[in-house]
Amino acid sequence: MNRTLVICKPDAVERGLVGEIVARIERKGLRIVALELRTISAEVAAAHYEEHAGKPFYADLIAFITSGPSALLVAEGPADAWKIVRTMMGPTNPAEAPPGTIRGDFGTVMTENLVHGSDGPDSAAREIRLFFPGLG
Ligand code: 3AN
Repeated sequence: MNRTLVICKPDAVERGLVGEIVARIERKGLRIVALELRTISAEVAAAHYEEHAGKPFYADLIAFITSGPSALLVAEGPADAWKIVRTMMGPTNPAEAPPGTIRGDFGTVMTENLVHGSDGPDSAAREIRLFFPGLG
């Protein structure tokens, strides 16, 4: 899978960081093949985060991701696009994210951590189908 799904979450849109995040992805050398500003529905959020159902932070996670518009995009590279984006994002916990990563440079809290990137080839394929069902 040479494509991956990226979500600039509602906090990134609210803070005006979409351009910064998209610019980093483009400068890295990945190509944007889909891009849309959209408020994620509760149904799509539940499907997207099904692995977290039942966890203590689940309700907050769904409330947050559906709280306002997100910038959804699909990035394409020669190989391992998902891994490239994950490395650029930094770890989930911004306190552990090194400078130079998106979360390391702009994030301070775990729940509002600016970006999502698919965590493997299978989830990339699943998430791209979920958010961009018409993408060829
Ligand atoms: P990532 O976003 O780095 O792929 P996941 O998929 O494990 O991380 O978690 C999805 C989202 O759930 C995270 N971005 C974060 O907002 C939230 N989350 C994950 N783990 C926790 C936690 N222990 N406490 C609070 N929120 C969490």
